[in-house]
Amino acid sequence: MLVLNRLPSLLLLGIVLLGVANGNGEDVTIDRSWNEDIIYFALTDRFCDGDPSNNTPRQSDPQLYDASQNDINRYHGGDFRGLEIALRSGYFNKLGVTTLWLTPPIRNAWHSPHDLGGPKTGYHGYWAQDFLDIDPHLTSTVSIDGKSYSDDRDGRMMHYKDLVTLAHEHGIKVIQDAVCNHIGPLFYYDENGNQQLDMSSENEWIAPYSNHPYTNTRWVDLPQWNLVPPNPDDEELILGHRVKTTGLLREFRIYGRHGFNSNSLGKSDGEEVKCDFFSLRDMATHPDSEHFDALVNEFVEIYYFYIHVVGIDGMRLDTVKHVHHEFWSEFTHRLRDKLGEEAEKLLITGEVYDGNPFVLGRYTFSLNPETGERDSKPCLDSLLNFQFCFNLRDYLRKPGDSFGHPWGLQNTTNSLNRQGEKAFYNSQVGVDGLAPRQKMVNFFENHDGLNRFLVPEVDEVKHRLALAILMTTEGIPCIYYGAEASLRDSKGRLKQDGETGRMTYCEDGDASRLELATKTASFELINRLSELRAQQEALHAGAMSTLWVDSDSTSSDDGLYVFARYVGTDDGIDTAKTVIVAINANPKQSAIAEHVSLVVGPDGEQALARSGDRFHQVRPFESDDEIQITVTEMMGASSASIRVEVPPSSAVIYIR
Ligand SMILES: [Ca+2]
Ligand SMILES: [Ca+2]
Ligand SMILES: [Ca+2]
Ligand SMILES: [Ca+2]
Repeated sequence: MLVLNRLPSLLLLGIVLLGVANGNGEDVTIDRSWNEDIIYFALTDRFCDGDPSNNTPRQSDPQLYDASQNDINRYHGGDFRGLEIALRSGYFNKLGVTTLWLTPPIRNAWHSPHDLGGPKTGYHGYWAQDFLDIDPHLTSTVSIDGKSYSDDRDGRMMHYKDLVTLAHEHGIKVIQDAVCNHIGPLFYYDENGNQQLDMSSENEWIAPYSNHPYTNTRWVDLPQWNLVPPNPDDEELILGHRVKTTGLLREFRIYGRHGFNSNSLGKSDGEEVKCDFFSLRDMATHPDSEHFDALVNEFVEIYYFYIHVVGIDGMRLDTVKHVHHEFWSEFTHRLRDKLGEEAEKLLITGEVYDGNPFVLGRYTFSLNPETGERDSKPCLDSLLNFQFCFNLRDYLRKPGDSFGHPWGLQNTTNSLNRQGEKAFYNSQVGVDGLAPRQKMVNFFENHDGLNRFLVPEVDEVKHRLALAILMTTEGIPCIYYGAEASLRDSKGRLKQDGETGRMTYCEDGDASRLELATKTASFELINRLSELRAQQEALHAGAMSTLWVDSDSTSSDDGLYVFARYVGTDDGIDTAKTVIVAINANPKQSAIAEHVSLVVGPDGEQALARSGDRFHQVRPFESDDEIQITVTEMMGASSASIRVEVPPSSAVIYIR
């Protein structure tokens, strides 16, 4: 039996703990490269309700909370305490994830009576009302250790900081989700000029798109929905730190006030940058606007506070393509400058809802403020890899026994590999020494309308195959909460976007769900692959190339996808570290490729292994038999090859 050695990742964890748990409650940065991380993304409201007392915060409309946790558009009660319970139980460590990406924690507009598809609540955090307060749905009045939190901005921020510190004590980083494109529906368009909000008039919430800014905007005043003017309204003293914000967010001139129409967001003529996001109020980010510098600085002050004082390790920027590129260039430069050496720990990743690598990759380049052209100075460190997501789904998210083609995944890897003038992604390394391709955040399901992979038509084994690819692909794997227990969205459908997958994980706040999850096949798979990823340098730090995709000329390889991960040296490849991953999506037969050539590079000039080298097989879907295969010289070619055979609906990983 070849049993995966569990020691290395435990050792890794031990080293991390040595670095952070200094016993006096002080927080210390985790020193670990981002390409060694595995992200777990949770909607805090949907993870676990650890404290029912915050489900209807003081002053709030009780109807916004759904105690049955069925209505996807209302609050379900999940909170920091739920996450703390999971952290303290070691749940995330057992799973093998090393970073939590949580939905925005800041104080939100709690309700929008007119949003896309009708009334919705701000349970998800993407509708800011106060960028320097934490939403009271998430915080408790007493810490998990029994310390009291004050019922104010400082107390709520202290709870957030304690959550981040607790994560660090478990060797886990925290990525804060951040929106700079819009705020909640905090002002209305006074369409009829009566200086009152006419609740039933949809146009007062969602004004029709206009090229010229509306001037008839007025602040809403509905405290039961937290629809009050935005904050910060001046500089703030929080946790003893003075945040030098200015109150700019209270000035109408910084908002676009262009309104929205239903095809605004899909445009690429600039309207998608200037429009409201449904009922959410767009901030005007044009670099020529008078307030541009002040607006960038306001957000630098705000997020500097979360990084420097609260201790977050990364940022996930929302709605990136709806904000001017110049804003991101300036924001990322000024934030890194202000942080100094502290910027070396920071990951800035972003969401551009697009599968086109040109559209994604452009944000890894700065724009030169003089010429407006891209330059090689880093901007965002990485993007959520929607190209990977769409192509992985094309291959595996199919009904019943059917499966798609892995061509798209080959294209995804080729997109990362393109160099020089035609490169999609910046090859310049960031302040942490890593290039964007090493930090792309890979995922195949999320909350962004895409919905869960597992809907009723899709077989669970396909989901595990998807996890196997995710965990072995170049970049940072990102696991959507519940995937570790094969959480299925019974209301979702293939070919139909939706938000029904945002269900509550631990129903009724029952954290025993977490213990049950550890017994599932998906949990075990993620755990095994996280250890393999930590052990094998090629899997966390190596480059990637496709070696084989299901060919049209034979049926014996139907469903097969094979790729290599490898570590480069000054004069080629360190062949002792090569890892080869083979996936068979075909549930009916083994997939076989007799001669998979072990060379990579634009001209096929670099050898991944030599004739006579031996690989061990790891079969993460089964117990590992003691199987070795030997590399053979290819007939009539100057390179070596292996024979790949993968059982039906399974994966084989070849390691040296
Ligand atoms: Ca709660
Ligand atoms: Ca009115
Ligand atoms: Ca915008
Ligand atoms: Ca074939």
